[in-house]
Amino acid sequence: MTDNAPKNSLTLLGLGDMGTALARTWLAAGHRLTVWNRTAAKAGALAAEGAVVAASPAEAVAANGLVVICLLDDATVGSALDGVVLTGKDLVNLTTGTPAEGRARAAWAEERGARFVDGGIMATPTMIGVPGAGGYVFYSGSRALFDTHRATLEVPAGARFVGEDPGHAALHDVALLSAMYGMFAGISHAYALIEGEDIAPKDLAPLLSEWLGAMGFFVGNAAERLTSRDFTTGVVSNLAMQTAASGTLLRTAEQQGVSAELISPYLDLMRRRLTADPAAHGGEDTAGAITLLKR
Ligand code: FVH
Repeated sequence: MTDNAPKNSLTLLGLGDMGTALARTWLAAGHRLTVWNRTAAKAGALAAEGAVVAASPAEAVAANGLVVICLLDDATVGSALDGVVLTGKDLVNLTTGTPAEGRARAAWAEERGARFVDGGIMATPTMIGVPGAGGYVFYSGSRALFDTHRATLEVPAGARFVGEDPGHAALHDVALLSAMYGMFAGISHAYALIEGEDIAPKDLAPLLSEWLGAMGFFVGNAAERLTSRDFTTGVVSNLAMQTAASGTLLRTAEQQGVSAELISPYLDLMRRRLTADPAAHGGEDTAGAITLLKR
């Protein structure tokens, strides 16, 4: 960082739900914060809490060496900072993007003389600034930038640095979110199955939580198998059995009048792995099916 601003001073671009939550935690922690938002009215309440409101992205960036960006998407970051002088700045981009966008944005920042770290926020706005809520942010890119500003970055939520490849924060973020949506799909299907039956969702809820917790062993088990490429040793529920049983899941959905659209893609993947070579894959763990996904 090349400016003379105080160490606990920073700029934040973007005051949506997440940006506003971030801003409040830095202000509450006594940081000197300059903010900019396209819709200036959103900065009013923060100004009353002590934020300095900049009239343009250029004015906001000029105010501090550390610039945190939390805008809608990567295209918005590019347009907001178009033509803004970034030489000597430390940019921390908390805008959700793809790994490729993170890498391209890092190269873009470097060309403009800035250090860059990309971030992936694993929290909702309500979890920001709430110790114990479990929220944290993945960071990747310039280790030197991260080390310089770590204390400031840890004010709103925990900070986990996942390497110098600027695409890796987004990759970790998207990997976890993708797993989450798969889980939401299964839960949604389970609730749809009991709809109209004499089973209250609130009675199924603890059973679902307990079962998903018990099945969490798959996370570590699959990781070990993908590393060793051994999908057969110590298998407790093999692919042949699970594929046969999947017919029951599909027939139950049919009988309950529930679309199988949320679960059939995974069941189809298992079947594809099995039918490719039943003798070789029938005794495998379902983790073997993961190998079919990479194009
Ligand atoms: N909210 C959440 O639960 C998730 C948690 C995980 C991380 N995401 C990502 O965080 C980024 C910001 O999310 P947000 O919740 O603050 O989003 P919004 O409330 O929709 O605010 C969007 C901000 O972006 C500004 N903006 C939009 N378009 C433009 C534009 N063309 N030029 C300049 N700024 C723009 C918008 O400004 P305004 O509408 O108030 O004028 C807001 O500041 C995001 O990447 C999430 O995926 C949040």
